[in-house]
Amino acid sequence: MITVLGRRNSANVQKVMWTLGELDVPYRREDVGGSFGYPDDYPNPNPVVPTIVDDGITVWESGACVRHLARTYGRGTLWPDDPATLATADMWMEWHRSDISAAFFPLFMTKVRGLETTPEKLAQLTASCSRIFGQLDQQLADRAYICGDTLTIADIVNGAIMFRYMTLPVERAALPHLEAWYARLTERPAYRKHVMIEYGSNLEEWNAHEAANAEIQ
Ligand SMILES: N[C@@H](CCC(=O)N[C@@H](CS)C(=O)NCC(=O)O)C(=O)O
Repeated sequence: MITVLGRRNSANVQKVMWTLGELDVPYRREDVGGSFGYPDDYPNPNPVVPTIVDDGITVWESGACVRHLARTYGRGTLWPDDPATLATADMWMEWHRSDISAAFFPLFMTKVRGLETTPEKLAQLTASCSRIFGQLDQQLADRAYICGDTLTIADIVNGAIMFRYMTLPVERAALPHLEAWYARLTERPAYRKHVMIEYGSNLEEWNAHEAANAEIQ
């Protein structure tokens, strides 16, 4: 049985939960991080979520968790068999980590979780998201998912923040291929269950949603 340590409203935890949902692998999730705090024996040197424990193997860093689960339980599906497709998936996972995360997370923290900023900085983050997501829009111009016809680990890490990006009250460039891909994701039951989770519009609502999601598997 896989144990996931992490609160349900963390986007990085949602990457792991969505992966498990797609693979239909049994798991148990424990509320850790945020208002739930961290147990003394938390098996991760960083006080961040997620961490997973799979049959004695501990993995932290959300991308590493997704890779571990897909490699172990999703060969030929989330983890492509073809080396070229796998390389493309890996590339878009790294792109997520270095490029879009850096622009999107501060934008989300500012709009919902009370991170202080200036109007200039906010405008800059909003424009960066439109510009950087435009790169993914181009990749999706002639395919249903990032690597082709089927969902892979690249869709998981990037798609996990799309619900928030698409529902946040910010200006977005018209990105038709990205929007069509997002619409496809929203039809997947595991995405609906693990990613499309309400988050509120301010810190108070955010905290209320965090509490309301406690113990939900
Ligand atoms: N690079 C890490 C970042 C993890 C991270 O920053 N997680 C956030 C939640 S999305 C966190 O744990 N924040 C502190 C907390 O919730 O206690 C990963 O991808 O797993």
